[in-house]
Amino acid sequence: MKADGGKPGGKPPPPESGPPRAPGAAWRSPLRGPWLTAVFGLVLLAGITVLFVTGLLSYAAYNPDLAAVNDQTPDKGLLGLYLFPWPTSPYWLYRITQGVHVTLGVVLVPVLLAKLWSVIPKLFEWPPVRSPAHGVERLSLLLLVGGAGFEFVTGILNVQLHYIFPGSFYTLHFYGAWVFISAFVVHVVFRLPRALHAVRRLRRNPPAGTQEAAGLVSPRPAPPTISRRGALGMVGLGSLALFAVTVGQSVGGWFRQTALLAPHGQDPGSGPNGFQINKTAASVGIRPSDIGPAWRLTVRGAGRQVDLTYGQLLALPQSESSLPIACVEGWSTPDQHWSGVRLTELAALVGLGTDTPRALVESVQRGGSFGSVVLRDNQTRDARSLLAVRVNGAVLSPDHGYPARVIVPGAPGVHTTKWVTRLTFGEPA
Ligand SMILES: Nc1nc2c(c(=O)[nH]1)N[C@H]1C(S)=C(S)[C@@H](COP(=O)(O)O)O[C@H]1N2
Ligand SMILES: [Mo]
Repeated sequence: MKADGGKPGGKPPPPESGPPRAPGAAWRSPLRGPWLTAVFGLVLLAGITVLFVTGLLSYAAYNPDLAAVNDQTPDKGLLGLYLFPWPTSPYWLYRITQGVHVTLGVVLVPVLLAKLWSVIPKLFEWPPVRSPAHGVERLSLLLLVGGAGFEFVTGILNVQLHYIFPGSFYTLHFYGAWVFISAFVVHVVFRLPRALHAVRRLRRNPPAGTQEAAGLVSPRPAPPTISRRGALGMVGLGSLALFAVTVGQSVGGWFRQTALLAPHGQDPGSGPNGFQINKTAASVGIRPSDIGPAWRLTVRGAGRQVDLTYGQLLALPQSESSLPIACVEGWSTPDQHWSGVRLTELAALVGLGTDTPRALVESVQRGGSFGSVVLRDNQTRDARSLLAVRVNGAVLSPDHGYPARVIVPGAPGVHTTKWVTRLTFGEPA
């Protein structure tokens, strides 16, 4: 994107003084114009729509309408109006929706930057506000550009640096998304006709100063250093390169090695427990004594309570299910082969029937935001939902949740609580 400033060795541009006199006076790339902006804009229109929908789905997947422990945005009010019971089938659902959300978010970064570059003259328009209507439009642009930057930056920081904003990432990214999407919709309504017109009609830039030039075409263009098609190709290659070093984390297994941008490294180790670990036991302060011989599983519900030792848990009927782990960060594992006790079986211990209610799941973890979650009744009732004690034929490793962890089809990774010590059916009521 080096089209500003002319050819190396060419005549230096005449000196500028003061603020740009006309839109585009200071920005001289001959590439800028309605066509290029419209192409980037239409790609973003499609991409951001998918990002928004998959983002809302991810939010619904947390069952935030179910309980305060799941809900990181208790003041969501009307914004939560669309929430629905997150299904357990297909069991790979969250793997897909969140894999798409994160991969697409990363891949769109070059397009977003290119789009911003293409409209820079507009962002520095002079005078900044010409009329009340123009002022409103400028304000919406501020929300649009600021909102896009905010959503991409918070999303990517979260994926890369692992919850850098403790507990508040959801709040920031969720409310930010609504602010951004409002400005985005306004922008699309006003600009879509122009964009469609531009891609259909104009491959060459219209003359500067005409209405069709839309303030994007430079009145004094520098000589080109790259063709418009070349610029598109560069942006496309940038996106493709990001795709190539990102997507492996959502495919998992061998492909994880190709995910150079994946958080927590490329190599999750080998053997039955050799798949991606989100937080190790040590990193969340699990002490060996927490999960040693003194560990108990407490099952409560219907006014009854049963305490089980590890041995007693193993003596219950064991079931199997093949399910992936799919994290909000976009990485996921292929199906792992879990075995353990069905949640319905545990509910039966306290006398509950097959209409198993929701359940509060608590781990031995002290503090932290992921130590307890509430599962919806469609999740506790599913025959594939287990309190797993083994994976791929081996006892769970401490990092994967030994002695017991929850695994639920279709659920986000954050609901597959590790180091479980208590299950309370029917709560919160
Ligand atoms: N107790 C507890 N359980 C937890 C977590 C945690 O921090 N503490 N992390 C969750 C998240 S965010 C994910 S993605 C999965 C990852 O499981 P894994 O580390 O076995 O791959 O565990 C979940 N279970
Ligand atoms: Mo996660």
